[in-house]
Amino acid sequence: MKPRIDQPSHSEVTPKPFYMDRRRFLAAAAGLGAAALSVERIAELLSPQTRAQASTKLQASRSPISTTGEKLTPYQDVTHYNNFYELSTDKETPAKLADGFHSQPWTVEIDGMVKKPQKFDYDSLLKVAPLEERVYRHRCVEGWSMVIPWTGFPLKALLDRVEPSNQARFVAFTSVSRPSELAGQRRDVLNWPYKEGLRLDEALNPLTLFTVGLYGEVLPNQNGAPVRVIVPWKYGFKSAKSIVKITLTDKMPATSWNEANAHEYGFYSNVNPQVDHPRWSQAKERRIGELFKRDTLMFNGYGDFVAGMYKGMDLRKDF
Ligand SMILES: Nc1nc2c(c(=O)[nH]1)N[C@H]1C(S)=C(S)[C@@H](COP(=O)(O)O)O[C@H]1N2
Ligand SMILES: [Mo]
Repeated sequence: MKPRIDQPSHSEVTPKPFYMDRRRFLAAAAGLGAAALSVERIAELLSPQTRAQASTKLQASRSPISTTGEKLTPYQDVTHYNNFYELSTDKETPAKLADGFHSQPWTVEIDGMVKKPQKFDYDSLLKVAPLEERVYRHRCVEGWSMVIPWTGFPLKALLDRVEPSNQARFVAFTSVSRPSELAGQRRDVLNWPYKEGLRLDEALNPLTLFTVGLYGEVLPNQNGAPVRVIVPWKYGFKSAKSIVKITLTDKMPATSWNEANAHEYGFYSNVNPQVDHPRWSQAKERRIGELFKRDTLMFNGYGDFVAGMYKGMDLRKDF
């Protein structure tokens, strides 16, 4: 059983700020659910890194940018129906194998066309900017979607720290490479490590979230612990998980999905109901937990924030 603190603020009707206190969380976990916790879970809770985190009071306030009026996808679904090819190509297995992946300690290196290349450890990443909770729609190109309360801060705040130089035009993300802990990486299903990229203006867009948690808790391993990006107007695969490196460059970076099948996965991958993927229509989607399909929205419903970045582009060609 998963230890949880009752967080009524996750209900859509109370958009007021909520506070996540690691110390309270750990106390509750140790007190209430200890008997039901797996050995792995207890070890995780008592690891030195977790003790260090417990002394840091994590606070997040609900961002006004949040999507409202839509039912949140239950925590169980968000954390047990995953695409994380480093662990497995099916969606149920990542949660089962997640404990074998050690997402602490962690370092993210930022290099390339920046004035101040830097390495950030996990604790310093958490201090880059105040944490916000953002409820976003999350749509996979396969045709399913969820609504998830993420915790993080704008990626821009992190990039500002390293001061991108004037030549920088793109941002490349590299995910973890650790085949000893990640069974999927022992097979050639993708060009490892997982690589993704954004244009610099997309990376700096206020919607682009450097993400450290969901439902007020640190990211579960299967959701891309300990740090990932969330780019809500693009198909899910653009939101790279378990990031170890961010590189600023003047060339459009290679991405794993584009390398795997350039015909099916373009660089932009904006959610677009008018441009179908060769194997899956993008006109409709099934919200996890619902029976009937709903219409997919242009830019996943975030056009007011992002459409301006694509003025004059042919989104059929630049799909
Ligand atoms: N490193 C890495 N990042 C990844 C993936 C992956 O396999 N490896 N899958 C992508 C895909 S296809 C989707 S739909 C989302 C899924 O995120 P979730 O499991 O948190 O819902 O993560 C994306 N980021
Ligand atoms: Mo996806």
